[in-house]
Amino acid sequence: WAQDCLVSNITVKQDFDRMRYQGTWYAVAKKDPVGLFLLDNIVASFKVEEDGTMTATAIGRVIILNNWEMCANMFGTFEDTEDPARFKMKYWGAAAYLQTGYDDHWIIDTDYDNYAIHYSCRELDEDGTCLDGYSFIFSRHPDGLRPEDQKNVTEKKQEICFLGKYRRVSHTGFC
Ligand code: ODT
Repeated sequence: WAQDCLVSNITVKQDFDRMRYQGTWYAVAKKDPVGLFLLDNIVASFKVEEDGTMTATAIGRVIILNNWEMCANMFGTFEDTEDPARFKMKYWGAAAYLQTGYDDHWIIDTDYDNYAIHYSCRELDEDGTCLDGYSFIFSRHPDGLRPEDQKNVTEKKQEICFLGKYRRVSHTGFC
């Protein structure tokens, strides 16, 4: 098996259960897209609404308008697709000067209680690989991943062809 890095070959969490995914997730690592937005102190909280729609809020430190550092309050709603782990995320900020967008939002893997690997390819290259994408590694624990989850997370980073492209996301209490 030779890794081809085709986005269409990326596998996601089987039978993703949005109910179990609810609650707080701390970003521990991030692969940035072009024009990165959320810098660090990133915490996301997922919820399933009464009609079954998955929604989320997120906070994180951002720098806007050249040099203004602040905590962004972000909101997202997730549109279902035929695959329960692949969503389209519509997102916007509490203030008009924050980013808005419409991104793929795939749950590559999670055990619901400890770790999650998120993936979004914003732009496909002509050869079917990802030209511009981002990914978050999330933990239920503010102080990071458990040692026993690290090997699996590293394998998944490789499967989505982002291994070596992540940076650590610090939690300093800024937000
Ligand atoms: O930070 C970047 O460089 C790109 C990501 C911007 C999207 C932020 C949108 C947050 C909307 C609220 C949603 C929360 C859940 C997010 C989980 C993972 C990825 C955004």
